[in-house]
Amino acid sequence: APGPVGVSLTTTPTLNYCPDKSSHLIGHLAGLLRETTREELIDYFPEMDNGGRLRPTDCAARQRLAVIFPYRNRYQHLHVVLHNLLPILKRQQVDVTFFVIEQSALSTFNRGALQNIGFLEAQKLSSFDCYIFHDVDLIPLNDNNLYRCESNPRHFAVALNKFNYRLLHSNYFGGVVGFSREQYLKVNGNSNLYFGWGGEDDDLRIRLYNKHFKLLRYSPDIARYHMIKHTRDIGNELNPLRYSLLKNAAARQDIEGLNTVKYRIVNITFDRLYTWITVEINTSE
Ligand code: BGN
Repeated sequence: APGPVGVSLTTTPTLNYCPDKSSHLIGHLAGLLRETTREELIDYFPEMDNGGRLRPTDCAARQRLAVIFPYRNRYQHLHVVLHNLLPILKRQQVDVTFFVIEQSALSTFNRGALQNIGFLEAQKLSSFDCYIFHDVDLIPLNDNNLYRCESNPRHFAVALNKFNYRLLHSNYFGGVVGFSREQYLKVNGNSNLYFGWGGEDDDLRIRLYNKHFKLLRYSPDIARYHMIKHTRDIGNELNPLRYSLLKNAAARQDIEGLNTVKYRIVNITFDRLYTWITVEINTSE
């Protein structure tokens, strides 16, 4: 137990667990859309540990969270999103570590494989309880959208400006989603077969239902995001195979996914804001 105020202790005092719901939450947010830099963010959040870990100082979080950004060539967006996420997660009293999983140049973007790689690499570095896979262009607009894991996987990005702040359709599972470690293992992660835009998120939702999970969502008022406008990325063209791949998503689930992803680490950098991992996805199979 902590000693009396003013008495210096030789051992670190044990912190109490953080409350179930933080008292610092403020609800609706306008969103910080202006450009910012890595240096500016380091100045604003000097309490971050190398590798991109932010945690409450006055209580012990019940979960360790890894936020994983599948990434390529979106340096400005990444920092705008972090500029929004850092104060929100600080108010939520989350113990979070950010991972940027960058697919090296040339090959077609593969968001699902990058999420699998993020999960595996984060797990090698520390023991996380909760994994949130986060698009690099989505800004949360309400801090009651709690970044944590529960009894079932959660869809965080329910209401996007792009879709007039309404759920696109009841099966939509894109943008920002969260799994406990056990849940992600149970669904065997994402499929690695979706190169280019579209379908991989639908495949993941089929996997989740196929393992009898339900999908958690806060109301559109809370699970609200601003998507930063951008043109289609080079190297992420519409995937024409997505419809045929989706047809046997459930049948492939156990034989292809987290347990089969092939990649090579090109670089790992422990930056103040994030652990940045550059990878080459291996397609020769
Ligand atoms: C869907 C895409 C998703 C994407 C959403 C929102 C497909 C597969 C064929 C139905 N799915 O249509 O991947 O997240 O739009 O943009 O294209």
